[in-house]
Amino acid sequence: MPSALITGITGQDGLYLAELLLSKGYDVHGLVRGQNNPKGWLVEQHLPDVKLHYGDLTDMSSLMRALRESDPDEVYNLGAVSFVAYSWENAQLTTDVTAKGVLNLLEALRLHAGDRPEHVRFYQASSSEMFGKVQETPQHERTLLWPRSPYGVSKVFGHHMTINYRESYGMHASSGILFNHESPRRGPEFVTRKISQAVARIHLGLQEDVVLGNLDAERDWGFAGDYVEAMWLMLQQPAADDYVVATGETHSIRDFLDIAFAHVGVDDWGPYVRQDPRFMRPAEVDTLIGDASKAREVLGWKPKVSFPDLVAMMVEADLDAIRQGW
Ligand code: NDP
Ligand code: GDR
Repeated sequence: MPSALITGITGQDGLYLAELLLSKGYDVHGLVRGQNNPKGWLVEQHLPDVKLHYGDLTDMSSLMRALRESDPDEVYNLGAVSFVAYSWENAQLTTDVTAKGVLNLLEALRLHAGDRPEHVRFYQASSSEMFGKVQETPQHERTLLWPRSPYGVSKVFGHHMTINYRESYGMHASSGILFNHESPRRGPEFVTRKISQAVARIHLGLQEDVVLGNLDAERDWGFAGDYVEAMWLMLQQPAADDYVVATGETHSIRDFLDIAFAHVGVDDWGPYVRQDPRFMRPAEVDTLIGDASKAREVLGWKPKVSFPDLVAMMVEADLDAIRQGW
């Protein structure tokens, strides 16, 4: 039975990936941080077959212990301070976790693997935020990186460190440059879930409006359940490499609002949306669109869920959650 260790198992992607690996017969282990993390209990309830290890990406000894206890064939590093807006307010913490945490885990893994560095396969959750002020459209694996936030800068560090460990030590270390991916499990601080929750609440008479920032930003949005399959496929390749994972379509926040409100029968969302500078960023990533042809050709990966279906899925899930009193 193959085994895998997932950092960030309590996050959106961690849960989908754990489900995918369990369905493939893996022995799945997850790293959970904090001494009393309620999200750890949620994982225990939802996926009782997953074995949890307490540790933190900033604490290398805890990573060594988690590796020793789980003895994984595959390690997926999904743990991060992942909210871009928060990263300006907590730049050093973001750097410690999202940048240095990658180095801690790679180094722990190198020591753990000993004289067989290629033995354990490693996945790094890199991000389209690394493209920031985009230098080329669409963005691909060789597009110049120009990050626009402490989060983006930290992801560039982790990305290059992953490549460096692959080239220096022959480790099977791959980096997935994933564009935005969403789901009903998306954290409510991210714009898509903020909108889907608000639309559901407005429709059910529980909320009057929603306050947002920049409505003109454009993102290449896919479904998280599709994207974790690409992570797994990367680690099944004979050689490690870097891959862009994206839909190849871009949409603005306004487009997302159009479809989300139309789903509950509202054609003009103007009266329900307010803008506030509070949600504007010191530096914005205006538009992103990914070229995933390498993932399509080498991994045989392509997205299954369309943008309108994704928006409808999220609004519908939030309506259900409210109706059922979750
Ligand atoms: P989430 O924000 O949902 O999950 C982040 C995870 O990281 C949580 O499990 C969190 O734990 C954990 N974490 C935070 N700090 C630490 C720490 N100090 N030590 C260990 N774990 C920690 O993110 P997603 O699931 O959406 O994303 C997964 C990864 O992919 C992240 O690295 C993200 O940056 C990256 N990414 C995401 C994209 C997306 O569109 N979703 C696109 C590209 C990259 P806790 O629950 O305790 O807070
Ligand atoms: P992003 O996602 O920064 O792309 O990072 P987010 O949903 O936070 O923002 C997307 C765009 O929406 C604009 N926006 C708002 N954003 C939020 N959160 N709240 C608002 O009220 C709001 N109004 C407008 C933002 O300015 C931005 O342009 C996500 C994270 O998952 C990262 O971890 C990941 O690496 C990238 O996607 C790819």
